[in-house]
Amino acid sequence: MSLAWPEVERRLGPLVEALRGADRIAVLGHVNPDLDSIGSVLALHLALAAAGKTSWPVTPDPGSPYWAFLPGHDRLVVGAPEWLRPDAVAVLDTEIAPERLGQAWALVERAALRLNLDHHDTNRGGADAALVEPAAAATGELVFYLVRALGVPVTPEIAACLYAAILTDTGSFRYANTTARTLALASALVATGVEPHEMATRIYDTRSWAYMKLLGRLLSRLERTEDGKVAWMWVRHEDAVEAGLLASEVEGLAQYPRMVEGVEVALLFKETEPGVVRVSLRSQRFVDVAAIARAFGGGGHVRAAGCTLTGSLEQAIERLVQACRQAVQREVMAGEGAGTSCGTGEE
Ligand SMILES: [Mn+2]
Repeated sequence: MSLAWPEVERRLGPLVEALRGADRIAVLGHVNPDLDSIGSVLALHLALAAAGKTSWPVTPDPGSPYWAFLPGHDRLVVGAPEWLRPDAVAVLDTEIAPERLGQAWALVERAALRLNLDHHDTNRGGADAALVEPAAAATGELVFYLVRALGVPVTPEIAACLYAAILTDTGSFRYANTTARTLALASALVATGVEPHEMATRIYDTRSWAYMKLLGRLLSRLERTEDGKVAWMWVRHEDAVEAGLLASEVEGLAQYPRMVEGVEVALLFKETEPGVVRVSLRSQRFVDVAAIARAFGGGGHVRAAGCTLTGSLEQAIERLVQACRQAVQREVMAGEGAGTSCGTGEE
């Protein structure tokens, strides 16, 4: 499998030209960052610095402290401090929208040039130059091609950031978005010096005692519908606070209801503050969870989506479980739908 991706490489032209013409570039990820966001931001920042640009890696919110090992992490700017005056912003892994950029949005308003690189098919555009490619498993994949197009060598540091991005947005190469090209790219990054075992240990296999004890309690209250097609788990605000749970750790809990044999739709309900419930939706084979999420004001990918509801945890569970139960029944009636397109991470 070759690394060549001619359609993407060709369409990167306007972005490359815009970046070459800018001197002071802020590279931004999205709110509630995952490792595709942080890893992509750090990788592009390192590449722009190597190309002689003044660049800042920016995140609207801090990521997990477990990610601090990533090269360049100590330079991460949180939000939009007054002193930061970029000519251009490069927004990664999300569309350019105030609700997706949170505290960093002011940088978009300060910059003359808005650039966008993303893999969400819900991206509504609006940048001066952009590449949106939903066939990419991670934005980190697209950053790899952008770095090469900029003529910058993919150093071990850049490779580590990209590997973390791709590893996590493919669920450790388990999700349907994992392709031969994704694995060829991961292989190239490993050849550059990335240690897969070390990455996996740092990112997945290191959790606090409080987290493990909470996980035990959460698993004991796993629930499913009578037909076993919809399963869910929930985290109360006080559970998360008590265990000192990190936002990224809460996100990772969505995998457990999804693992139950026979489940088509898995839900994770997170009470982010009393009266506000964030819901992660995952589907296995045929239900379009992005459509369900959109009905509740959210969005995402066909196999991984999210939405936020106000009201009690119990109300949120009742409404979403009902919507998912109906979606499963509709698809079953229709012969389990034709929709088998690739899913990617929610972010
Ligand atoms: Mn992503």
